[in-house]
Amino acid sequence: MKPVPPNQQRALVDRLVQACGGAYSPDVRRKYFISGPQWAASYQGQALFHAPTRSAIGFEDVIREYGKIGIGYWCTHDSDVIPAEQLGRDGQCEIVARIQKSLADHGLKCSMVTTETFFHEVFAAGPAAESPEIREYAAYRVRNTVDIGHELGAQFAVYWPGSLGYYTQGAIDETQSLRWYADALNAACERDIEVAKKKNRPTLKHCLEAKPFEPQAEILLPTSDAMLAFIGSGLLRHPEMVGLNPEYLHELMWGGAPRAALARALLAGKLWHFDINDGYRLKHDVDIGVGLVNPLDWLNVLVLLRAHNYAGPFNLDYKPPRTTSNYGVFAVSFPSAVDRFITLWEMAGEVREDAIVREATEALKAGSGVAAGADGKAIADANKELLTLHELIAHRLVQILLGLHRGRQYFA
Ligand code: XLS
Ligand code: MG
Ligand code: MG
Repeated sequence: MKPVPPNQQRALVDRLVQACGGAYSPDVRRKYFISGPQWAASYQGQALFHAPTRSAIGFEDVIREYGKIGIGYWCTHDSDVIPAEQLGRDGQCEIVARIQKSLADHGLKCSMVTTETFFHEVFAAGPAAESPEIREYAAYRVRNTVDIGHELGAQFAVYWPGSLGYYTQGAIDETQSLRWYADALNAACERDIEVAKKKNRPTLKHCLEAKPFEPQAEILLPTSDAMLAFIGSGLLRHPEMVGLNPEYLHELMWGGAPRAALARALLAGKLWHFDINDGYRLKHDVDIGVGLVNPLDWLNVLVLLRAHNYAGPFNLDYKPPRTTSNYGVFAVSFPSAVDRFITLWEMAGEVREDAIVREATEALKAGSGVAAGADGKAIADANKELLTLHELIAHRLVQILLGLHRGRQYFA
């Protein structure tokens, strides 16, 4: 192939996007509760060993581009849009007004706001550090985020505690740090009750997000299950206001099965918000776009969520790779992530309706009818052939994923 000079590269990307087909219209995309984070689109590709590869982009551009794609909801950290030194000051009101205008101009809603309690140097020892002034500052930040959330009409607040943990041993008492962290959440909920009353709005749904490591070596609340235990620990004054925002990859990072983590959250009635992305087990938080690594598992996850009528947001918390250009973020990265999600969601519907999956599942549940009181060996023998259906169901799932159930055939 001939070299592709810079001024022809976008045209090539656009032509190949078209050639991929399978894109949904913005109107179709808007039917789903899909949210686009400010920080995902504005991520510049930086990391500890990585210089940025993309130029900075502000919320006005992000909201406009999400609007064109058909992403109906937007969310943000407080400090993604308001410089830390202006938080809670006049500058905040002015920026919040500009955000409101951008959202209205481009037909988006703000679904969620979250407090950055991990990036700023003040949080070097985490949001629940020993020093009372750091903790008061953290409480101030979460209270202020509640205010912003109500101003922007959000329904959800998310908390990823970041550096709630340690690198080096011996400095902290974990039980004390957890009590202190609960104080911040209590401050947020109490502020919420006050503001919601004043504004005659429902309170926000406060959602905890776990991640097993990064940025600290040891994390006090590393998994969604740890978060559930924390919610039920008695430390929160309003546990009914606090639920979960599991992130798909964060569960894989500790070697868990995201689907099982989601199931446990569903059983607890705490699956309120869901960060969707992809990546690899027991590795870093690479935040790859949904379905690019584990499409079969994703299909299975969505079968579960459809079965339990999950109606919360699907938040595109991933990072366009460093190899994607500023142009590519909105030409390829976001529309393709949204479209893979919608396709997987539709396929999950097909799985639920599929006659073969249904009959196999029902047969498994019916059992063999062996006489009550039979011994273990007799029961095992009576169910032997039925249990083969487990593998048949898995095959059918893959057929649906690959489109083979529609009669597509391959001949050597
Ligand atoms: C970081 C988290 C973060 C949260 C919001 O790993 O995923 O982006 O979703 O603070
Ligand atoms: Mg996340
Ligand atoms: Mg992540």
